[in-house]
Amino acid sequence: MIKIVRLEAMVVALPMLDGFKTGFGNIARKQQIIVKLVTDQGVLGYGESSTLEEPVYNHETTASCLYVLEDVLAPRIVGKSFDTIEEFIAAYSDVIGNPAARAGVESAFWHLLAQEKNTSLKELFGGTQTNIKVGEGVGIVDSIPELLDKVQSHLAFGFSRIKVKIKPGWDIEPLTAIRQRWPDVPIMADGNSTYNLDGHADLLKSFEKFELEMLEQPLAADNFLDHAKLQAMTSTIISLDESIESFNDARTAIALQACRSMNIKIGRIGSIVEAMKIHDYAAEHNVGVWCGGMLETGVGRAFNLALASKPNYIHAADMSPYQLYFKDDITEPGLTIATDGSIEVPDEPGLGFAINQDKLKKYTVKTIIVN
Ligand code: OSB
Ligand code: MG
Repeated sequence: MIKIVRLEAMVVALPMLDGFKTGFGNIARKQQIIVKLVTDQGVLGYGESSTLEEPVYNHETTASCLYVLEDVLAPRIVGKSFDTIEEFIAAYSDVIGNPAARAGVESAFWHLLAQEKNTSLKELFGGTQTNIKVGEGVGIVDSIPELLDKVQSHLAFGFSRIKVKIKPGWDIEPLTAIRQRWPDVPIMADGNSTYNLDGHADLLKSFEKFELEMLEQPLAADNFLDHAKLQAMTSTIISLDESIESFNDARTAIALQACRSMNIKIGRIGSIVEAMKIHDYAAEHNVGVWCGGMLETGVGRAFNLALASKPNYIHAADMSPYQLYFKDDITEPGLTIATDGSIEVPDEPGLGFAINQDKLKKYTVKTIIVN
């Protein structure tokens, strides 16, 4: 039995090295929300709500997420006791949407469970892989030489594959330049919903020549039908990101053959339990999944890493040591990439990483507390 007596949500602003430009705009500043649940025994469970400041990737924002945590979720959780993750989720099963807020409290409760059972998140989630292959996105930049420099520094970091952000007008040229210089490196491209089938069908089909590992979310999030048309006309694996907000979205995408792969982001789906259902369903239908990223702190990465050790995660993860994008992080030890381009999944009980309380305090710009 775990009794929750307090919820805290901290907005953490980690200093970034550079911005990260995508089809939906530039991420110049990153704020993440760290959720802390405190039990009557004084045990602390940490989770992360992964959102952007503005509703440009999905509908959620830092502000909307904080509101839902404080005014909607906390009153349903604080002062209550739960035996299982199912009981915990049932306490707010009437709350729809707002996936990052829900994922923040759910992940914090998983952390409490891991401590109660003295097991790793990996074991709790049924993880089987010891190491996860990783790559990370190269944002949209101003020139091809700048792009090639960025790719070079990503490869020097030790990544297994390169993900390139594309949009109409920034696709053929950068992909051609990367392919010419690195004929054999696995590459994928992420369109972040900036294309449409009426205008770009031939262009998207022509990406076959780059032999991409996958083409991620070229079309609008709600456009399952055109993703299905596109997947039928191209040999490139279409992988969905923004489109998959729930188990039912995954069922729809698979039934329509709108993709041959999908990524899993806990904060976009709203629940690790639901993410695991998607993982299992995709496996039964021969659709491989991979771990997406939203520039999380080390807390969010700990959950991503553990979940990505499940068997149907068959493509490289969007994951890196914090040093690629940030000047600092709030967890220790940092992640390291092995010579085979992978990161090891911790087996230690709990998160597998320690939270540096001084740094958490230093980078927290706003806190809400519900007792
Ligand atoms: O579309 O995958 C995305 C970052 C924030 C929001 C959405 C996305 C991203 C990334 C992160 O692409 C890239 C990465 O972690 O490699
Ligand atoms: Mg994406």
